[in-house]
Amino acid sequence: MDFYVITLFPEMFESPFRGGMIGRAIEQRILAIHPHPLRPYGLGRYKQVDDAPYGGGSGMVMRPEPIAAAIDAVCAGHPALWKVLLTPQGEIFNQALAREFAAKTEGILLIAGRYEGIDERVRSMVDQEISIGDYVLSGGELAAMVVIEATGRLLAGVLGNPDSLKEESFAERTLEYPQYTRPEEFRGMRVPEILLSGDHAKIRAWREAEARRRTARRRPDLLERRKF
Ligand code: JBB
Repeated sequence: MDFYVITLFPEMFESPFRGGMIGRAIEQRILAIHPHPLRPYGLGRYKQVDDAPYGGGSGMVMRPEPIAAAIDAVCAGHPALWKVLLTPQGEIFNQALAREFAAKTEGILLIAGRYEGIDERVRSMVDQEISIGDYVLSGGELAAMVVIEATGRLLAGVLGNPDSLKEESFAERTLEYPQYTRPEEFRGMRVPEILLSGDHAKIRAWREAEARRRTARRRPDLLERRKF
């Protein structure tokens, strides 16, 4: 699957994906990331991509023409790309959206903005607007990387053990149960006896109960969301 990214900082997309699961998927050609620099589409001698807001106010706004030209250039060769704008005004990204994105076999074009905002008319040129959460970023690049990571690891052949995907789809609705590995006792804290018992039915029941209890305590919103 191909991820195209329109960005003023294409070099940001190099090292984060070099190692690990996504790096391996790139080597195996399961996934490819194609950063597409915005700067060459800037206007005039200085390749300007931003300007002052109409109506006044502080901060610069991204002009629509360079973004439109970059989208047209990328889409000229790949007309079926799903176009996603990273913006704090978008739908909040979650695992269900990651699964939808992983099914977009034609590929995804991510558009990462900078400055204090983008011209409103850019929104009409994309298929979807996505936010990764309610905090302020300086640009859409890190948000685009989060989308690539969460989506990329769902592609067939990326994960070492597909069983862990099944467990995760349960874990989307509850937090994980508590995990322990060796040693049996660490700084006076013992591993719960039941996990050493070898009684797998009892262990499964204990884990489910712990997961539910923790979710109710820490993330009651996850349990409520199941009703919808
Ligand atoms: C950016 C995080 C866009 O679409 C908007 C908007 C507001 C502030 C900044 C930006 C462009 S940079 S994208 C995601 C930051 O309303």
